[in-house]
Amino acid sequence: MLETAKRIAVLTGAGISAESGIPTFRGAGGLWKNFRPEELATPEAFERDPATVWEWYLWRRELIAKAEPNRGHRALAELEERTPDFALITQNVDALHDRAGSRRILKVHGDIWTNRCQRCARETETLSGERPPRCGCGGFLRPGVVWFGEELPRAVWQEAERAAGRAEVMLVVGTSAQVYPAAGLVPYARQNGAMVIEINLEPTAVSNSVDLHLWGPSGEILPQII
Ligand code: BV8
Ligand code: ZN
Repeated sequence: MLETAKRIAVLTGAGISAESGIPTFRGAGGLWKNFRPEELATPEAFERDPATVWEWYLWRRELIAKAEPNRGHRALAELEERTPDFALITQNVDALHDRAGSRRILKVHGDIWTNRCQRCARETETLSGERPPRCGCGGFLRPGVVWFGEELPRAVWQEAERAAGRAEVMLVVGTSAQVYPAAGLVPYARQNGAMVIEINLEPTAVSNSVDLHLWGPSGEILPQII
């Protein structure tokens, strides 16, 4: 199927970056271990305590800066080279897919490396010394990620839905498939005729709506597929 497929969509989650040393969200050593996601990855948390939320993202940026893409990320970049119509839909904000050479990346939960003003929405690189830094307009800067309760970037989401709806094969890699609407892309692809292959260490919330499971670390399985 993968060899002959012209249209492939891949959905990745934190699990694909685990072998790069970045803790997943809900696993044992997960990023959320000291906090519940709703405590920090929400606009309300940022309103209530912008410094703590900003510090948490700084900590994650340092973690990610030290990490390298792993063989799983690189295998997906290789698969993209060989596939006429390919979409890499990622829930990850770590930009490791970019560093591995992927190009057709749809970041449905944004990118931790961008800073966006909470007030005027302008994106900026320059950071003042304050925590969180301020935009020229006086508003606080926040990481360019999608928080719980926030809408996904519309154009990116529409492109992700389109890719999932027309894929002949969908790979679902390293996601617990608990976060919506991203997780909904899996049954959506299947209902539209895709053969869905899940690559994970353990069953997930979508495991009963996939065609094939490949159990194991994505950093080993994806290179084997390639
Ligand atoms: C929205 C960015 C509305 C920030 C993130 C009740 C029911 C259903 C839905 C909801 C509900 N209440 C609220 C909702 C909606 C909510 C939601 O889905 N909540 C969930 C928790 C129930 N969704 C939202 O709020 C979304 N927005 O709905 O807006 C709206 C609409 C219109 C207008 C206005 C508003 C926004 C969701 C985005 C939230 N942002 N992240 C940040 O990163 O700080 S979510 C966060 O979870 C990350 O993005 C992460 O990617 C994502 C999913 O987690 P996973 O990637 O799956 O990671 P996890 O740790 O869970 O799993 C890792 C997996 O890897 C495991 O399965 C593990 O076995 C596997 N693994 C580990 N190692 C390996 C491996 N696999 C292979 N190899 C390995 N080596
Ligand atoms: Zn501003």
